[in-house]
Amino acid sequence: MSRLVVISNRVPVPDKKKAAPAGGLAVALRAALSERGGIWLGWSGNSSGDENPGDLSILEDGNITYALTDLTDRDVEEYYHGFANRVLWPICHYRLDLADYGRKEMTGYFRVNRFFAERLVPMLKPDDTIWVHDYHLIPLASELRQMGVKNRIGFFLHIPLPPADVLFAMPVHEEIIRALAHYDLVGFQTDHDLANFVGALEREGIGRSLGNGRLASFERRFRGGHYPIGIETAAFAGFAERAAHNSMVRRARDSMADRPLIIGVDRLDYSKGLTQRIDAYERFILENPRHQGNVTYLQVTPKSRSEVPEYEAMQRTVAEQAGRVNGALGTVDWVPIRYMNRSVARPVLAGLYRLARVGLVTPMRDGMNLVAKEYVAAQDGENPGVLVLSRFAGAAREMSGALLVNPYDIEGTANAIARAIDMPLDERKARWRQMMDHLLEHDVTRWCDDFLRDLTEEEQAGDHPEPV
Ligand code: ADQ
Repeated sequence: MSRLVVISNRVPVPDKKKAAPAGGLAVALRAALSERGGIWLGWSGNSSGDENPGDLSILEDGNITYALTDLTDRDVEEYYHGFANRVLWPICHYRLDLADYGRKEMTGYFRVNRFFAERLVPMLKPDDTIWVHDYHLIPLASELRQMGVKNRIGFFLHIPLPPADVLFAMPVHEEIIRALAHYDLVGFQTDHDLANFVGALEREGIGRSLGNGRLASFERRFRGGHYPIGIETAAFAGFAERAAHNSMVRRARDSMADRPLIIGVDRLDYSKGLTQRIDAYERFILENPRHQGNVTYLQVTPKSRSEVPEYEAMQRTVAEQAGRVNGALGTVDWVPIRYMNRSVARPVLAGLYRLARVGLVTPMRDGMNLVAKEYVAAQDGENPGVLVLSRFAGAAREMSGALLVNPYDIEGTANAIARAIDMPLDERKARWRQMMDHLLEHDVTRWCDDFLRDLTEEEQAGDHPEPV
């Protein structure tokens, strides 16, 4: 088994001082790395100001080497806040109106990818398998190839890949597609994302499908597939069962006194549909007065990317909106929306999900959405809650027991909330069982194994994708 090298923008370095367990992706990739031995390289999250970032900081943990690099202020601004988060993120989430395209940022993005490649090359061995993650690092393989790297390189896109008409609004779309063609395997979350990619290749005659997941573009042959990411289902269900003893979870439960709780858990991001969700909840309360003073909606939302202006503005908008609904509908002894801007440890989060009769997961667009899966995994099978899920989350392709909603349709979402709150126990159990069986079988370890199997299998078949 060849050594594994993982590259992602940020690296979840194990923190021995923190008792809280890491998220599912970190758990699965660490397991794959420790099985094969390997390296995980990425940005430290720190800036070196105007200075050259200096040496990598290296941390050894068993047979895994974590390698972190600082970036200059300019790199962070152009590569991370600029092209990654103000061009690729909005475009891939269908928000052409928010994309702020600048040549300086695009150049910075490619420059930083070259810099990552330069840092990686001296650490590589000829038979290492390389796995690159997400939209920050699309050009990494083409940079590595230019430096003579012949290793097997796979790429997984965690966010959606939009259809050609949306993707082509980005002036450098051809460079981005060309960069993807330098991988041996390009993985997407869903069959829709893969189909969008193939559609984009074929639209302008810049590539085509050769059948069976094989693709050709820019004179290269490579493969595309869909690999829906999962969570650490069994472990997460265990957290939820044990969380009843946690003091924060107990306080939340006591404060509800058997009244129904609705939960939403999302990073503060415009793709997550928070303002539409609050509108739908308000509509639900107004149309179901018997739930006034009865149902509570808890929204747990850590701030994110505050340096990007759209995110800063959104923080204000969502807080004001929650405040307005609380002001208009609240009473002396009832707050309709509890809004928390902070992260909570995973076991506590699992306990909160388990308390909630409804999991409200209504992104306008989402690659997968792990919250939907965590909510289901955390439920008590004897008295499970109901998942209300946006049809525009990748998770909707798998979560067949959810009530699917169109988050643009405020009335429809309000009706689904009402249906979820009133759903009889038998129906809740049947819907939950279906989803839980799926999640147990398709957990994050399976996702990781499936991707790596396809990435390395080709090697055995001696079918090295090469220029055609
Ligand atoms: P994200 O956009 O970050 O991920 P998501 O899949 O929902 O979205 O994952 C968020 C993670 O953060 C979950 O594990 C959740 O528990 C955690 N989290 C959120 N709020 C939290 C809070 N207040 N406290 C603690 N933890 C919190 C991107 C893509 C997704 C894709 C994932 C994985 O945008 O579509 O599912 O990558 O591929």
